[in-house]
Amino acid sequence: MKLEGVELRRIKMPLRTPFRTSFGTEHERDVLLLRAVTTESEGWGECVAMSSPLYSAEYVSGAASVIKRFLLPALTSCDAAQASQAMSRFKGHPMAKAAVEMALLDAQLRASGMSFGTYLGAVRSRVPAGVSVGIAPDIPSLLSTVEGFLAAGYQRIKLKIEPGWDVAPVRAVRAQFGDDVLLQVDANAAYTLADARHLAQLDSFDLLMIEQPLAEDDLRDHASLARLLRTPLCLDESIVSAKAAAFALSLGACQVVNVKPGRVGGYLEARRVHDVCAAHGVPVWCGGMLETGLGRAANVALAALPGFVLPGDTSASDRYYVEDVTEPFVLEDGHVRVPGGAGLGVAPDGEVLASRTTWVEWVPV
Ligand code: NPQ
Ligand code: MG
Repeated sequence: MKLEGVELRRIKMPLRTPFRTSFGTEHERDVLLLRAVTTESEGWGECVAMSSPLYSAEYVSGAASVIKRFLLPALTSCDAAQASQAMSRFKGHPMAKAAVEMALLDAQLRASGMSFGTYLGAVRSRVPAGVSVGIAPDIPSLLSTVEGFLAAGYQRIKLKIEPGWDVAPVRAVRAQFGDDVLLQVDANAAYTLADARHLAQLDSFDLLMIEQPLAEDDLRDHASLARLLRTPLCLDESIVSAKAAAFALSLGACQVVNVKPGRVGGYLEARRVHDVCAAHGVPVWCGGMLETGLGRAANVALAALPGFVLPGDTSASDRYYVEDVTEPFVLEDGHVRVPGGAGLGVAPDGEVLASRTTWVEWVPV
């Protein structure tokens, strides 16, 4: 099997409703998709970088550039594991590397007839679905959004928080929906250790975890904060590799880990993060980056591994999009099904893709 080239395609996906976090408000998802063409198959990759470097240093045009100029020219084989190794000599750019690895892995698995889930080591055919709820304009509108998600069957609610929108929304959700709802919060690094006493007010609401309260490079302060709070800490942005996960756990910087393949450089490294956490007895869950059905398919396969013991941000397609590029992922009894077909087990619809495309380029390899 030989790699002939990769098509880079940028698509614009309108969001059903704006998604507000502590770092900004997104109205549409600007997605870079890769189509790897080999002598035997095609494979799809999705880059989870945002248009602007707000969540991490990467951004869509930068990712497209590094893929075209450095990553693709460095490939010596189209075996995903070997490609990942070959790309590792370039510093940084994990989301770009993850997209290339995903496309090659999909091509390889489609050629051999094996699913992503089987390849990664999935032990479930469906995974519980959680949902991430953006910062709302006011408490009543937050409550009506949460009510809708609970009615749809979501098994866990994650509220995005920031200074000025933290204790009150959590209190309101608990008051309205009770103590049995699995509830957690995500600050996307919006606080400092000086906010410890303020954040300790969240301890009375029996949250599953507080995700990434402090800066990405503040593992030391996360370890200090963890000792001041009863609520478990979870890290997202800080966990950039399996090595970083091992370091964070040994420091006591978190008790739970959010695994995002794009943030750690791909699905193979994501599995290693899972393995390190499992060895420490630390629960993990699968994060989300507003993926289309392509990235969602791979995430759901990963979330079916045994160490993923908490519901992830593996929502249905219609959480974000009216029309997905693949067949939509739907909620069934609060779960999302792990595709069983070869590779990702889903494929994009050519017409939907064409209608959403803003830029496309063929890169021969
Ligand atoms: C998180 N995701 O866990 C992220 C961050 C995030 C589902 O909460 C456009 C593209 C907007 C990616 C906003 C969830 C985004 C984005 C937030 C990722 O921290
Ligand atoms: Mg997060």
